[in-house]
Amino acid sequence: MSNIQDFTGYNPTWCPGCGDWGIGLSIKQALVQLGYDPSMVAVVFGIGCSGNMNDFLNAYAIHSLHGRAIPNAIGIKLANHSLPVIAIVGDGDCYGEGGNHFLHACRGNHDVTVIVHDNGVYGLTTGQVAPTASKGFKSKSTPAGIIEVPINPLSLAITNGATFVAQSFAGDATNTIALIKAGIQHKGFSVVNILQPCVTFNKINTYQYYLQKTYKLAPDYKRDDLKLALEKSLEVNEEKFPLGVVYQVERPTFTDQIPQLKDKTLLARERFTDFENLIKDFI
Ligand SMILES: Cc1ncc(C[n+]2csc(CCOP(=O)(O)OP(=O)(O)O)c2C)c(N)n1
Ligand code: SF4
Repeated sequence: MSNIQDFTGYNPTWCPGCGDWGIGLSIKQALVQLGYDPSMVAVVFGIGCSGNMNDFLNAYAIHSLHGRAIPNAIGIKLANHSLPVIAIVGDGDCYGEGGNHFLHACRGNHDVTVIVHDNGVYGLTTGQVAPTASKGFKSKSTPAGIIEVPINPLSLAITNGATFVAQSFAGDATNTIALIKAGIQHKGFSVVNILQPCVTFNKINTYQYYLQKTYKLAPDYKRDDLKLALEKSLEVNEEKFPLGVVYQVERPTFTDQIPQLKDKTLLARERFTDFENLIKDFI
């Protein structure tokens, strides 16, 4: 049986009060409660304050390139689909630089869990605007206000085929732990979008802001109702943020649909060495 210490790496360098502290603790707690020890799970980080968790979480991990955590996670899953695989990313990383990868991971229903630190800014590079920021948000890179309308993380995931889409608030550890656990336990592509105050560079989306604007989905909420889920995802336009599992359905995963992986993981199969003949087949 593991404990929080087993998953604890170096002391975090996050700013005091940053929402990343709550997310970091919630991830560790979720992994402990699921009965994992650090050798039982693979974690891939993007680049950002969020990605710096690579040093603070003790696990088999890759600190990948900016926007490239999801393809790394998918690669690990294809090699060993019996392993739980988690990608931990920022909103810039996931919906900006890595947006293309995110869309196609949703479509493929790859059985990985993506945990997004949604803070509206590029925290690590000191506060440039991120794609989730509201239109008009002023930042170092948009002193007159951002011109573009924001990405909608929940509707983006739902409409592109993600089979588990949840939202939580970094200030509510109990709910965040429960949703991370549910995302990891879900078979298929799961996204947990975590509303995360960046206390240093985002003075709009604060703890107070989210305490006022978030609400928990009712226990009898129908999470497999696509239209209802889309309605919920659009509430962000009225500055309302539902917390909980907004959408969940079952669909075969990517690896479920590869006959060669039915009985064995790729890793467990005999190693292929006849590259010369393989190349001849293609030329
Ligand atoms: C391809 C590439 N572009 C830009 C950068 C510079 N860069 C490093 S972190 C970062 C922003 C990170 O923001 P986000 O993903 O939202 O994470 P946060 O720091 O807010 O947790 C950028 C632009 C980079 N490392 N690689
Ligand atoms: S810059 Fe923002 S996101 Fe980064 S550690 Fe500080 S408060 Fe957190």
